[in-house]
Amino acid sequence: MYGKESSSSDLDKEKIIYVFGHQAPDTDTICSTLVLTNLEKEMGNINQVIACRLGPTNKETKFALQYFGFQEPTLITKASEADEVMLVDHNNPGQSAKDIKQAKVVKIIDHHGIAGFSSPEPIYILTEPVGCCCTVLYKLYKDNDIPITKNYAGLMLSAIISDTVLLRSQTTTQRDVKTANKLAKIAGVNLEEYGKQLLTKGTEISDISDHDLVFQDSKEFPVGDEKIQISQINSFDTKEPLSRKDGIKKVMKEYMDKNKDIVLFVFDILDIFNMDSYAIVIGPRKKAVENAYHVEIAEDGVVFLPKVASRKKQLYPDIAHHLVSIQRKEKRSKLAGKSEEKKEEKKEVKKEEKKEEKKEEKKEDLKEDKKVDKKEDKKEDKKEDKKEETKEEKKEDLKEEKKEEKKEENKEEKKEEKKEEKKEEKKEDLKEDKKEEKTEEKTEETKEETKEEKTEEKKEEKKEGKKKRKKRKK
Ligand SMILES: [Mn+2]
Repeated sequence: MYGKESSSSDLDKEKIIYVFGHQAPDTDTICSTLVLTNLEKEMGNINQVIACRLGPTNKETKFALQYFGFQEPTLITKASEADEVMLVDHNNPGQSAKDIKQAKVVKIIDHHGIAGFSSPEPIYILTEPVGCCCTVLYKLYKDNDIPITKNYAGLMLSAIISDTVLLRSQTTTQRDVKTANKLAKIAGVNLEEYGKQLLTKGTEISDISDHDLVFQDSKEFPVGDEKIQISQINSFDTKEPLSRKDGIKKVMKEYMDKNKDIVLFVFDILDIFNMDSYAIVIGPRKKAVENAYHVEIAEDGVVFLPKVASRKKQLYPDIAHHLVSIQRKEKRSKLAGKSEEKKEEKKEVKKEEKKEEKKEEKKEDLKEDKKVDKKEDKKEDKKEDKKEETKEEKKEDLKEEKKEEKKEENKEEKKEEKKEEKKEEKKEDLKEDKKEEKTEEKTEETKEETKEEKTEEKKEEKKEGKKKRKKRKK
């Protein structure tokens, strides 16, 4: 049974057991910690099981704790000072206590991929692919017939709302939905109403400075020789952060001035209710965003990106992809610069020639009408002279190009001649082989022919047979 495994072999001694979640704790981590601590006690763990945390709790979590009458877990810095530890909402040592490798992990309840964890001794591990760690914990209550009180139901519900963004995130499973609905009933709250209240608390920005708003969740990504910076905030009411766009842009510009290798700065305001984004975009590589989402960035730098929600799965890869292609195009055009110019010159020469023809026609018309202004004519002549000069130069360039082309052609011809020679040699070799083959083929052919004749004959026979049968039927 689950409870027996949690208390280890020395039942007489009372041990200190820390329960905690990941660094930079979110609502799921804090609630899962309190819920597992309670579950351990309910299951008969006689040790001193203590709910802990590795960092400060955020506003959303504080709201949930207050709403359902809980104290914050104990802040710890050393996990190894406990006899044993239990991990919730994470298993990756990189996201755990700094001294996690010195601690004795006896249990892990999680909903993340397994990354970098190993244990010499057998331990209790339960991870499930669901949207929230508390969805896993709810199942443990049910499997072990442990009653869920109103307040613990509220905690678990808060965690599910937070991790799945009120059951709207891509990570949400049917089990999260079912569990949340059951928990809402036990907790005595309306799921949608309480959910919006909780998430709004988590996205409140009125007391956060523009600088902190831009950098509270900001990541730099190298793309080729350049760098892009993408910040993201979650919002329920996108109007509020958008009304602060000037202050936000000022912070972004100052940062770009200090970091010259950043060519694009995207500040993404994620509307977590609709899963759309408003982005504030600055920098010389704006085009990458426009190309990625087929949008035009307004003069104030703001652009609406429908159904763009994830920085990891959408913004970064989409923008990087298009920035790379822009970078490649630039490199290609630089390399091919000279030949491109020459091509364009050719085109221009042709255009000029056509223009000349047209002008000639016009002149003749004008002469007939006798309305030629002499002054104008002189100016025109000067222009024409200049054009003629440039034309001559261009023509000479073209001649040289043609010469080079001919040289290359000659080279290729020589190559082909060599190839031809080789082919001839091969042919002669083959001829001898073929002579032998032909005799064989002939015998083969006669065989084939006789076979075909036989099948034809059979078909004919069948047809005749059918005809006869039909006649009989008639
Ligand atoms: Mn979680």
